[in-house]
Amino acid sequence: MTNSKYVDLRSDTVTLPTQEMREAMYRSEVGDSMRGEDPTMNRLEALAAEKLGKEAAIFVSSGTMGNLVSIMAHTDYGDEIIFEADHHSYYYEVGGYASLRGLAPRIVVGNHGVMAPEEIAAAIRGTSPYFPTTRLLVIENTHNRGGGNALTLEEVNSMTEVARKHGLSVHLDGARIFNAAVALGVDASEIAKFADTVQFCLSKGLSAPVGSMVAGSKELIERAAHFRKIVGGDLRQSGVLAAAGIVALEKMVDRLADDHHNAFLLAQGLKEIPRISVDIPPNPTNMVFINTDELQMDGTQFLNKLRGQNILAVAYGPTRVRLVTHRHIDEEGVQRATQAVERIVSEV
Ligand code: TLP
Repeated sequence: MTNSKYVDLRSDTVTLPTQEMREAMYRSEVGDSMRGEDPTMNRLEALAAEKLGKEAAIFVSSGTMGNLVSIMAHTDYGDEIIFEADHHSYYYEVGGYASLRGLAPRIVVGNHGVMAPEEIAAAIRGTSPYFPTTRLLVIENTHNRGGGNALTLEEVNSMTEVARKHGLSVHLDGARIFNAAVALGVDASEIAKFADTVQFCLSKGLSAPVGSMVAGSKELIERAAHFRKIVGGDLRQSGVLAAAGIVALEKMVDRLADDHHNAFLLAQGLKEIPRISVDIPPNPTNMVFINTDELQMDGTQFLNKLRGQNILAVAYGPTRVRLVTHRHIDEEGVQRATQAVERIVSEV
């Protein structure tokens, strides 16, 4: 599988649809989904809601859109929302929550994505004519910039409990919730039950070509659908895409364990190499982060050298590099990547 020129560890978003997905897309029965008449989309939305143990779900074009319409559904203009400092929506989603909903972020610094409940409590505003209203806690599992860490049920419980106590709603960016579920050996619905809305991606490790789902109560999903329409995300014969999403949910979840195994092998191999450090989170999944500062080399230089050896990765900071395993990476790919890093380090 890795006999292509490059070992592409940039992201699990590079996964291509499987043959079964392509066939399901070709054969999909479709209709106008904006009118609720697409049977394949209706099936995917029901399936996603069922898998997450929620009343309802909608399809959105991307994880970014899923987080945005969820956050919009919970809030009003001028509200404040609490993010972990490295949360994807805060870090990478162009501040859509601010430009489209006028929300102010309040930041809590976590450890591999886990926030201390007392720090969440301290970030929640009291009632005062001077304060905005703190409305929402936004969490992420697995936590991307937190090293791909799968937050445990206990951690999620303690973070969300304090939010509930203060009357806040909870949105979970569960772009990779199934990686978390597989790593923790729990059902995704057990993680989802702590959040009012959950966004998860079909287009990452699950290999579908396009799309994310937002799940929650019927009422919240109706509100999210309203905002989806505003941002132009209500689609027509989208069953073509939903067909791949159904295969993703029914067939592609269990195999995520292979990606976790390969990431483990990669981390073990890289750990043996002097002068780079590997950040291994408490519950690793399909990501490996290395730090290159001891090499006196910034991330871009390091990435260029990697590319020269046909290994692709991305920078996650000036000296921080992320490598992600997925369906197109096998043990041979892991070996090639490890050997490439070894060569680069030995030449410095
Ligand atoms: N993440 C991407 C890049 O960081 C942009 C990746 O390669 O990992 N939530 C989380 C936790 C994500 O990691 C991502 C994408 C998103 C949301 C957004 O999803 P998309 O790319 O579908 O908008």
